[in-house]
Amino acid sequence: MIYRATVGFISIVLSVVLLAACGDSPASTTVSIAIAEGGFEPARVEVARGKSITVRLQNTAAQEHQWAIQELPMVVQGKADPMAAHNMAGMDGSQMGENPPQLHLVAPPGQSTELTFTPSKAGEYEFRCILPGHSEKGVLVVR
Ligand SMILES: [Cu+2]
Repeated sequence: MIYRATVGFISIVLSVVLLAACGDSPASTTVSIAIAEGGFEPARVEVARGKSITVRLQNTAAQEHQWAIQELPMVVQGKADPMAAHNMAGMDGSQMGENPPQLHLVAPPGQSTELTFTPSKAGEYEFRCILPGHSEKGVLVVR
């Protein structure tokens, strides 16, 4: 049985169509990215197009950091959850602004958080911490 749901809620992800099949979910490759005062480590991450990837953000700093990609062609894995590409536990919704990023992780101090998606188009996509006054950045390379 196939559920087909169009992501509403945030207009920028309107084009993402979720095709979530009942039963086993495909295996996902986890990529860990640490963030501290020195920035993202590694700052360059390479993944394969069409393969499920879980980005795990490990915040070893004493303050909150975030990881966001403004726009990335992708398929979101799992259930028909319109927020599946976002993990903003504890986040104040007012931080979203008018043009929210398509991929977004928020990691409180000393904590890890993750999200899973499948990039669908090769390219280089900048990721960065979008907290005001923060400038950490890196690049996600999809091959
Ligand atoms: Cu930051």
